[in-house]
Amino acid sequence: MDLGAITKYSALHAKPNGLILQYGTAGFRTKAEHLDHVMFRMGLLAVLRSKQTKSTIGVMVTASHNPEEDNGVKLVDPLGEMLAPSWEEHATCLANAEEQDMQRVLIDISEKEAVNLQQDAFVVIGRDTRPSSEKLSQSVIDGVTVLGGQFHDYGLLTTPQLHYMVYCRNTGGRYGKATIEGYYQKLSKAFVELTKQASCSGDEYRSLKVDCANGIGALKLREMEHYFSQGLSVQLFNDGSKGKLNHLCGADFVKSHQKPPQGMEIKSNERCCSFDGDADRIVYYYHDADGHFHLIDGDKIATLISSFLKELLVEIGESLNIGVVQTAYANGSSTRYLEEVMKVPVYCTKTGVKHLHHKAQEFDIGVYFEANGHGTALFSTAVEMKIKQSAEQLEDKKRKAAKMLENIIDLFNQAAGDAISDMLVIEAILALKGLTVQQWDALYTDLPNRQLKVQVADRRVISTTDAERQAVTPPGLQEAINDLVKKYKLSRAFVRPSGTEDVVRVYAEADSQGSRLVVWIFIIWPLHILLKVCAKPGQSTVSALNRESGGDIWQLSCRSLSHLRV
Ligand code: NG1
Ligand code: ZN
Repeated sequence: MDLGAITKYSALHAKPNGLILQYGTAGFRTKAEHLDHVMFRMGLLAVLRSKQTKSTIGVMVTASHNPEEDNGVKLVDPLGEMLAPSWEEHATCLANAEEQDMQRVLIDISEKEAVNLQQDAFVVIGRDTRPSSEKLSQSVIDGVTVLGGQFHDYGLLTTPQLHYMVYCRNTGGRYGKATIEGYYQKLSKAFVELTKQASCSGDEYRSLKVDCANGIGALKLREMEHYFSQGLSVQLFNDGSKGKLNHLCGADFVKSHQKPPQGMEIKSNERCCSFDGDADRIVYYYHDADGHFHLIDGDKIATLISSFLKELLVEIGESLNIGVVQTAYANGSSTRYLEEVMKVPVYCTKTGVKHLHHKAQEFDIGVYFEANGHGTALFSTAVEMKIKQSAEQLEDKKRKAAKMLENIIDLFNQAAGDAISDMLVIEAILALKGLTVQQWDALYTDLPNRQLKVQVADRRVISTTDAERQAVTPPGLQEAINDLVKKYKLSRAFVRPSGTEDVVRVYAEADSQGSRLVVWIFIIWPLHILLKVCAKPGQSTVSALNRESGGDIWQLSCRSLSHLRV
C-alpha cells in the first residue's frame, strides 16, 4: 500500500467537514456534490474487497429512483450480490474517516479482513445517466488506481447489467459473456426461443409501451430492441430526450402515486410498464374501458412468474421446492393468493433486496419481489442441471416444458432484479399463456393501501422487529397501531425508518369496506403518536403531514386529528 500516494490523492477528493453518511439499503446516497470523497474511497475499498475475495468486484454509480441532483454508489460482490454486511460497516467507517485517519482505517480494514495486499485486484465500474455520474465514476477510478487495482470502466450501464458483468467474470463465462453484447444476446436468444412457442402472437401480445424514467433504461433498451424485435415491439417514452430523470415518471412515481407517468399516451387496455432510473425495477399498468387506472406491481409480477414456473414443473413431473419471498409491503391479497390458492410457501424478510435475495437462495427455485417491482428468480445449480438433462431426455410434451424452463432460466438475471430481463420474462409468459393484461390483473384484487413518508427529527427512535412488521420503539406506537387495526377486517399497518432517505415510512391496508378513508385514518392515527414523540423541533403534527403529503391528507388529517386523542 503506497500510503504517501493515497494521502496525496485523497487530498484531491477531500471530505467536506462534518459530513457523515451511512452505507444504507442500497449503498451511499445523497446530493451529488457531497459524494466525491465517497467515490474515491469506495474505489479504494473495492480494491481491498477484490484482493480479499480474489475476485472481480463491481462499483455502480447511481441513485436509482432519487431525484436527478442526487447520486450514490454501491459495491457489487463476486456473485453479483450486494456487498457483505461486515464490509458495509467498513464502507461506512472509510467514508466518514477524517482525512488524517484515512490511512489507519484502511490498514484496520486490511488487518481485520486478512487482506493479502500482494494479491491482484480487478474492479469493474458502471454508471447511470445523471449529469454528475461521469465525474464521480472518475473519482472511483482514481481510488482503484492509487491502490494498484486494475479496472474496466463499462461506462453507461443499468445497475443489473453491472451485476451481470460481475457474475459472468467470476464464473469463468459459464453464466454468460461479460460484455453488453453478451447480455443482449443471452437474454434475446432465450426470449425469441420462448415466444416462438407461443400459439397466440397477435399484435396485442407483441407491443408494449415502456416509460424509461428518462434514465439509462431508455438507452439500453434502444440498443437491445432489434435483438428481440421478432418477439416484441417496444415503444419508448420518457427516453431522456427532454424530461428530467425520475421526474413525474418512472416505476417509483407510478407505484407511489398510483397513477400513470406523464409523457405517455395510454389507450384503454393497452399494456404499459415503467422502469426506474437505473432500470432495476419494473411495474405494469393499464387503463380499463372506464378510464380507471390499474397498477400491476411486484407482488402480481411474482404471482405470475411463480404460477408459471409451478405449472411447468408439474408438466415436467418434477417436484422441486419453490418459494416466494416478499417484504412487509407486499399486499395482503397477494400473500393470501400465493399461499391459499397457489399453495406456494411465502416468506417475509426485511426491506432491501439483499435480504430477499439471501432468503430466495434457500430454495430450488426462489422467486423474490418487492412490491415496488424490484426482484427476480433464482435457480439452484442442481435445478439448472436437472432441467438441462430433462430438456434433452424427456419425451415430447415434457421435453417442450423443460425446454421452456431452460429458456426462462436463461432469461432471468439471477445476479439482481432487472427491469429489462423481468419485462421480457413477463412478456414471454403472457404470450405463452395467452393472457391479457386484464386477465393477469384479475388473479386477485389488491387490498386498498397507502404509503406515506414523514420527516422526523431522528428516525432512529423507531426500531422494529418481525421483518419490520412490529415497532419496538417508541413506546406506545405499536399498541396504538394494534388497537386500530383490530377494528377492521384484513387490516394491517406498520411504521419503519427508511434505509435510503431521511424519512419514516408508514404503510397501511384494509379490506375494501374500509376503503380509502379507513386506510388514511390508519395512517394518520399511528402517525399522530409517532410525530408527538419525534417531530422536528417546532413542527406540529399537522404541519408535518401537510408538508409531506399535499392537500389530500391535510384536510383529512385536520378532521381526524381534531376528534381523536392520544
Ligand atoms: P427504504 O428507503 O429502506 O424503504 C427503498 C425501498 C426498498 C428498496 C430500497 C433500495 C420501499 C418501501 N422501499 O428502501 O424497497 O428498493 O429503497 O432502492 O419501496
Ligand atoms: Zn433502482
